[in-house]
Amino acid sequence: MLSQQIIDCLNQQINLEIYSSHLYLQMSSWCAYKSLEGCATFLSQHADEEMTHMRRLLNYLQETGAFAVIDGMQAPPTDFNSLTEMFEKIYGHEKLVTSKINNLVHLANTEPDYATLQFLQWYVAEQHQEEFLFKSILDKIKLIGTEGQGIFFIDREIANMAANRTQETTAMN
Ligand code: OFO
Repeated sequence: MLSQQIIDCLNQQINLEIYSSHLYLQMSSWCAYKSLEGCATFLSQHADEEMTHMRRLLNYLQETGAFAVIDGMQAPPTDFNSLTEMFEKIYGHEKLVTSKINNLVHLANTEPDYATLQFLQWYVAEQHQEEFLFKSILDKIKLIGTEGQGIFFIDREIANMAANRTQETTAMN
């Protein structure tokens, strides 16, 4: 049985994952509007992944007999000055998610709640991958540059990442 504090924090995390999904879907829409189809596809996939992160948490709460609560939540930003700014915002957002997961791990460890501590290990590893992914995209943007045809090549690189992701998901199913 989970403590009320753990339930509240897991519910906050559920809502943060839904917000992440909304954020990436909105960013995908912005990219599609700017004819950046590779980035749009990649971010749309990522929005779907965030909902799977949310569902893991939802299922965990339900398995323990706790009540999962979906909040009303703030709308994501709709406009960005540049592709670089948009990916910087994503990287910053993922660092925020990591800090929330770390807080949850700390709480589970302190209580102690070993089942939740073990459940959260998947998120610890996932956040490492998420930060690495978006940091590497920002590094690529810096390397290629956004002048002239740079933006076209960046979009193509990110389209390849989306295609690889689709292949990985198909292979897993
Ligand atoms: Fe992008 O990360 Fe969820 O947890």
